[in-house]
Amino acid sequence: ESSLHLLEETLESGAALAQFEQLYRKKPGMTMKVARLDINAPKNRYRDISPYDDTRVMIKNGPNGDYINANYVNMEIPVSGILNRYIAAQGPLPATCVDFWQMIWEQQSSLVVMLTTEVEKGRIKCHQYWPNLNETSDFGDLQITCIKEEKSMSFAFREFNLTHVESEDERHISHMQYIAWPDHGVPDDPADFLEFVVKVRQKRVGVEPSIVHCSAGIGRTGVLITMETAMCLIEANQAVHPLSIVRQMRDQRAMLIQTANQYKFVCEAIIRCYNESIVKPLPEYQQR
Ligand code: PTR
Ligand code: PTR
Repeated sequence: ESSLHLLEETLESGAALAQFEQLYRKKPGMTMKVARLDINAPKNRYRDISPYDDTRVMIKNGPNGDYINANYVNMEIPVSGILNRYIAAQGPLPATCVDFWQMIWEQQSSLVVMLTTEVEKGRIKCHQYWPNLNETSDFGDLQITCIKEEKSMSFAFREFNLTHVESEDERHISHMQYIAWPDHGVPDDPADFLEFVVKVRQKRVGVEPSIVHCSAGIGRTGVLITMETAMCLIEANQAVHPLSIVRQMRDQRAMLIQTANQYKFVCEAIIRCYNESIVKPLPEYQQR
C-alpha cells in the first residue's frame, strides 16, 4: 500500500516519468550480434529492434536455423514463489511464421497473447500467421487448425490445435488478441485493458512460457508484462515499484515499454487496479 501512495505522489509530481526517461533502454554490456548477422537480417521486422544474445530463444529443429527475434523474460514475484515466464517476440513476418510456430511447439507454450492488429493506419504490423476459423494450414512440421474464434470490439479469442505431422503428437493453444491498442499508443479504454490482463491470467496454465507479441515486441508487450507482474505483486502483498519491474524486463529484452505515455498509462492502471480491488492481497500473504 505504501508503495502505491508513493507511486501516486511521484506520478503527480512528474518524478515517475523523469525516472522512466532516465532508465537505460538496453542493459549495458548485453550484445545483439546474432540478430545482426546477414543471414538473420530478413527475419527482423525492424532494423532497430533486436534480441539480446544471452536471453534469445533458440529454435532447435526448425528448417531455417536457430534465430528468431524473441527473448525469454522471466518475472519473479518475491515471497509467493511465483515465477511468471514469458517469451517476448516481434509479430511474425511471412518468412518467420514457420519459425514462430516451431518456437511455440518446442517451448510447449499453451498461450499466445497478441497486442496488435495486422494492419494499423494502412501499415502492416503483423502477418496473419494463423489459419481462419475451421481451416488448417501447414507450417513446416506442424499443422495448425483454428477450432474457435470469438470477437468483440476490443478482443479476439481463438483456439488452435497443433499437430506435429511426423509424430502425430497433438497440442492445444489459446490465442488472445487485443485489438483496440495502436502501436506507440495506449489502450483506448483502461477498464478493457485491465479486463484483458485478468483474462490472460486466468488462461495461464502450468509453468511453460506464455508468448507475448505486438509488432516490434517491445512497447505494448512491455506494458502487458508490467501489468500482470504488478497484479501478482499486489496479490502477494509485496511493494509495487513499476520502475524496478521495467528494469527487470529490460535486463532480458531491450526497450520494453516504449513511451513515457505507455509508462504513465500502466502506472495509472496499477493504481486503479489497487483502488478498485480488481485484484486483492491473497489471504495466505496478508499477514506479512
Ligand atoms: N522502428 C520502429 C518504430 O520506432 O516505429 C520500431 C517499433 C515499431 C517500435 C513498433 C515499437 C513498436 O511498437 P510495439 O513494440 O508496441 O509493436
Ligand atoms: N514494503 C516496502 C515498500 O512498500 O516500499 C519495502 C520495499 C522497498 C520493497 C523497496 C522493495 C523495494 O525495492 P525496489 O524499490 O528496488 O523495488
